[in-house]
Amino acid sequence: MQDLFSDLIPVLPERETLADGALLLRGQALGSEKELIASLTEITMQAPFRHMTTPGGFTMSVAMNNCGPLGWVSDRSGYRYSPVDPQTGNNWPEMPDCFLQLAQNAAAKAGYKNFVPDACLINRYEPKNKLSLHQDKDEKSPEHPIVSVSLGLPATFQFGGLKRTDPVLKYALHHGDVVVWGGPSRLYYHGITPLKEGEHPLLGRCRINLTFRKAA
Ligand code: MD6
Ligand code: FE
Repeated sequence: MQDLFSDLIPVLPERETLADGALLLRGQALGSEKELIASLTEITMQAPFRHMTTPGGFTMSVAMNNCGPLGWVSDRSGYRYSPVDPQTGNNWPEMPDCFLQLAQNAAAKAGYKNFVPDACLINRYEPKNKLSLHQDKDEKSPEHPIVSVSLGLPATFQFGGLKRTDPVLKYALHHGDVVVWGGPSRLYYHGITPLKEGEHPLLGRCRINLTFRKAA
């Protein structure tokens, strides 16, 4: 059977180069999915997901949270990294070991040897939520890559170039996929198209994205 149909079954490559410096590792997080989700639950008990305000005064549809020494925050005064959660007045929850291990292993596979993230931004999407094209440029160490982990419902990732108007390619990101992103494409525009309706067996009606950064 396998032989008869093998040419008809789409096989996703295990590694896919998205651009110079950007690599998609399919299923890289599957080995630790249970631990990752248990840690997420603990983090959420210490720091709740919230909808941040953009400097322009809009409320973001994607709910956000952070763990690690620094967290990404947005409000009317701008975007920045802060050691303190403005909502609780406490430091952000610690970065769990399983998060750090996954981020470092993925970075090493992509050739980024000494990646020590000090920030993990946690995004939660519900169906219809999107993230408009943007650059990740609030980090002080852009020589370090970003490691992005997708969990839950699938999403369409848009990936462009250094200019907002550059043409974009689209990639489906599934539960367990990891994108490592740095070097020449570190500042490329990217975004997430509106999430499709669905139900994930472990996470329900949402997609969680972890992005690990060296912010300081
Ligand atoms: C997301 N990700 O996948 C949003 N940024 O939900 C990002 O904005 C992102 O995936 C930098 C590098 C990789 C990413
Ligand atoms: Fe981003």
